[in-house]
Amino acid sequence: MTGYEEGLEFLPAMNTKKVEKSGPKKYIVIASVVLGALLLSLMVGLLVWHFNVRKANQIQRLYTGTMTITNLEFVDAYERSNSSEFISLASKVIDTLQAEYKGIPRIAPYYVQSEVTAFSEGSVVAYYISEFRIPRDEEAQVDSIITQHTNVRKKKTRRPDSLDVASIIAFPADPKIARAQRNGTCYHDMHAVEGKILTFTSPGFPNYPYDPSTHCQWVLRADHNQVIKLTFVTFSLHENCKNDFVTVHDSLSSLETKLLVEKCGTYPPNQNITVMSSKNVLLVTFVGVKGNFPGFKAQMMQLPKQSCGGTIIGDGGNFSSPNFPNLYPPMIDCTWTFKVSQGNYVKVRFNIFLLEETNSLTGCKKDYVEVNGERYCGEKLTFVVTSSSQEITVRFHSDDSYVSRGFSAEYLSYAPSDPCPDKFTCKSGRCIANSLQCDGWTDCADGSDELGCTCKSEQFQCKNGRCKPKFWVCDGANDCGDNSDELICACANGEFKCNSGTCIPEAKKCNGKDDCGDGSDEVNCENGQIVTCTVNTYKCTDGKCISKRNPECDGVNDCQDRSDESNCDCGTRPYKQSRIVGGQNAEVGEWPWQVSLHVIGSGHTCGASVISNVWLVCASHCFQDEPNFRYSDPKNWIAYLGLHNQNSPGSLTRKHDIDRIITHENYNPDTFDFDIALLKLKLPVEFNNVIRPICLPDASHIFLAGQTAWVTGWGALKEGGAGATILQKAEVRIINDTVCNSLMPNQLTSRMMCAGFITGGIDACQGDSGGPLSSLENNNLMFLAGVVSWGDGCARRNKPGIYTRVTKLRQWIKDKTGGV
Ligand code: 4AZ
Repeated sequence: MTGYEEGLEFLPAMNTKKVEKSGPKKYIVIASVVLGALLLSLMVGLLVWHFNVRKANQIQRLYTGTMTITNLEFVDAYERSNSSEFISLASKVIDTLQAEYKGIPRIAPYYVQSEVTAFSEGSVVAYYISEFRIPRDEEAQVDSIITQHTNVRKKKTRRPDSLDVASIIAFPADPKIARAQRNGTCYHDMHAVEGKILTFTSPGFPNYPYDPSTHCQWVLRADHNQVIKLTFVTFSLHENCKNDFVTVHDSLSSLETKLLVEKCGTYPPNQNITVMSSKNVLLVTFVGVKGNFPGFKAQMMQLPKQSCGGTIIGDGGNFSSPNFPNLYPPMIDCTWTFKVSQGNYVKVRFNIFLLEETNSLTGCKKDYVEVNGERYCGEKLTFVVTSSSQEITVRFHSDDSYVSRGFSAEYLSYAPSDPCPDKFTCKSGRCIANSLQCDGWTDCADGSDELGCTCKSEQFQCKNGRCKPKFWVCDGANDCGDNSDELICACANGEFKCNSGTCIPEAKKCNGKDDCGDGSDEVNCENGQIVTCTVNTYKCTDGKCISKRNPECDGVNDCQDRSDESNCDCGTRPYKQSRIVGGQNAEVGEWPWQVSLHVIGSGHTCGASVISNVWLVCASHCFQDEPNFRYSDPKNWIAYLGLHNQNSPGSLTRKHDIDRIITHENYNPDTFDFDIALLKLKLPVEFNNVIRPICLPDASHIFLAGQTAWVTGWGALKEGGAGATILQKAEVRIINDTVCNSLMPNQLTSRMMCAGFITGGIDACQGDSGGPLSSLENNNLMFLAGVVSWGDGCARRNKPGIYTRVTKLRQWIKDKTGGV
């Protein structure tokens, strides 16, 4: 206050009165106006800012769905989106949807609009896309509200002209598919014609490749009570399904729950993709982001709905899932009852079994076969189900999404007293040659051929009843499965356990004398000493054996003749300085022994490793013939050496024809035992910076459990997923045999080794088969520790990858290649 009065004294004298009389009031008014204006502009600014930021933080979200209307009859005009009937019903559907969304306060403010894309029978099913603008951080909540609110039965109609809606189903739409649906330029409607095959193709096919950013959709319809058979007679898209794909939905909406197949890559003519609908509609979507591939040609026709199953009387015959070997239809149930002659029993043998089940832990809830009340699903090797009666009932069920090839099976009658005449009966009911029983090797997938055996003199009796060759005892591998062949060798403290099982004082280890009698006390010694030769010692070319563990190519001359350091021009990576699941892209030339084996016409199928300028190592199971394809014929394969990117071979990549495929004579397709093969190139390859051989470990080489190794390949990036374009690498750990045996009981043999992680997440997968498990030894060169062989799925917890143990087959490789 004081300061104000003082200030007045300095105001100009001529206006003193005015100042004295009205001055303070005027200033207050001016100040208020300015302040008000400031506040107003601040508020406006805040509002504008708030509005803009909020808008910027909102995202478009599309939902695709179906509405089932029960008080209308389907008329042909509903198939044409420009008919007045279509337009009028679409508008009612949109009104109903709008009312539905407006009734849910949490999502009402975000609703923008809906569009009806098609109608089909049943009584009338409307297919629509609804658009919302949702705050970025509320996406998940809105998804869940819309999915939960919509996917329930709806209330009855109140007004006579309104729709009686039985259900509204909606799910978040795949934006790429929704784009194809809303893109009028490549949207086609086709109605099947009785007795005729209609054809359609991707844009430009076959004259020029499809463009990048192609989005197309075909609505396929058939007459009332008919189903659609769709066959892709030619199919060649980019290999990565992330970018380019074709989906087929058993609906006119792209609901995930109605997705039958999603395909990319190239299919040979003998592996046409054929899809059947469950009703009279199918939706085909083609998305080509990458472009530059030929595309596809498809044929569609209508058929009466197939029936399946029945009661069959006889003593044997074949049967299969509908449409086998093509994809079975969705939503089908077939029940067969097989009845054999009086006095006999019946069994069913499934020779091929490929059912869709993404998670077998859920207990076969999707597609399954049920025999005698027990369900089977997923993919299985040959198995038999027996019935102790004259009859057996087999039920096949497929649900509404994801279809597969199904099964091919036979039913057989057998005499109750002798289920396998002149053969051994596995516990599963399978019959195997008598000679395979108690031979130490697992032949029945359930291991029952090696149970309760009376061991021969040259065999060791395992605690679990199995018989194993005596020379497998104390060899460091758990051959019995219960480790009893290794446990007997446990020695007291201060003692060393010989491979024969004998215990010797620790001090005698590595003293240059063979105290064990099998040389095992002189093997893992720091300094190489010449010792008695055993299976565990490294043999120099001069016939002398040395005690050092893994002496080959370690940069030290251990053999007097230096043979341990000859033939070491392998396992190097010139470029190193510079679906696999859970892996990462490899560098060019990082794995120069990695080979991509292509089946001509269908692309990458298996991996392999270069071991010399003419020989490749691979897995036997890659060359197992199938009813409609001879994988064992070298003419059907091409080897790509020095390849990095499946879509663009480099200037140093070499393409080689295969002269000969040598699979292992003991390879067992049921157990994957001896899963190794050799491929001889027609012409030798000249090594370069991206093509080099990997070192083969000596038979005595030890890869320690816990040691890291690398698995590489272009296999699936996730279980059931698409293969990689760029070579993938993943670091895995070699897993202790005892641990692995307990994870994969009764399935491992000494020709197998495990690598990966018990916790899952990183693993080889389909398409990596035959490829290398490479291990850097002595910090020097890369050695082939294993060949990708099999696994229970990919990257699952407690299910490591199984590799062929190369050391066990080293001599076989030498014998077959003549010395490599
Ligand atoms: C395969 O199908 C395959 N997780 C290869 C390796 C593994 C699984 C499957 C290991 O070729």
